[in-house]
Amino acid sequence: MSCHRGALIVLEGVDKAGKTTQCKKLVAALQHSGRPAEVMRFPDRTTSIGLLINSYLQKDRELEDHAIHLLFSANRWELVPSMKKKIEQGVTVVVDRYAFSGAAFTSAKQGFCLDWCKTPDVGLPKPDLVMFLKVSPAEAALRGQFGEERYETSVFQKTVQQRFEQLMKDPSVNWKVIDASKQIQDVHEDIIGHSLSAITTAQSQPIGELWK
Ligand code: Z5A
Repeated sequence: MSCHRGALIVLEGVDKAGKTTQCKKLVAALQHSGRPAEVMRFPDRTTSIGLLINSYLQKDRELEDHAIHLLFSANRWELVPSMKKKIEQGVTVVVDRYAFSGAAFTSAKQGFCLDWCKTPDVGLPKPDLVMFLKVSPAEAALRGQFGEERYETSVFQKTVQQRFEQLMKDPSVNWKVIDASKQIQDVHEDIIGHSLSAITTAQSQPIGELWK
């Protein structure tokens, strides 16, 4: 077991920004270089809460907007013990979407403010690095048709992008904006550079608490 903790690294961005592709490449590169690393993703659709979220996203079930927001947050909280255990054991955890997606997506709906949307996630393990994969919603749409899932419309995605921009003004979070319109390998090289430096910095710091 490593004597240093691992880092918590999050990839965020609008639909089709390349988050899943880049999370997989980052974990593979870290493992290849001898650094323990694992991927987690939110929503994690495999738990009982995740199954409910999945049925909502697939439009098989209607849920009140506040209720689904709290379920997305509960899905993160239920996985905190395993996330912390991995990090404490020296594993770098690379997360595909986190609380920032939670706040950005719900606050893009009518009648929701960003502060209310952030509240249920206050105190989650704080990422050592959050990379926002920046690509215009129009460009992202060219990477594949929007599917059948909820939220997959270009008008909604534009509002989500604006909410992410508001979240990125918070200096308490270590945000890095990545130009995700480049080739997959070029994006990966930017991501690996920031990640290696976050892993080194995290080794000497305790795990923080988000938005506290
Ligand atoms: N949601 C929420 O409301 N509240 C929350 O708290 C959370 C989430 C956590 C499902 O999320 C929905 O839940 C999501 C937000 C909401 N709704 N929307 N929209 P999800 O993570 O399960 O979403 P997803 O549909 O699985 O992922 P994604 O965002 O659509 O895609 P991605 O991971 O960013 O992209 P990708 O799968 O890596 O790549 C997409 C395609 O682009 C693929 O064909 C790649 O080969 C291609 N690609 C990737 N990179 C490039 C580059 N650089 N150039 C060209 N082509 C590329």
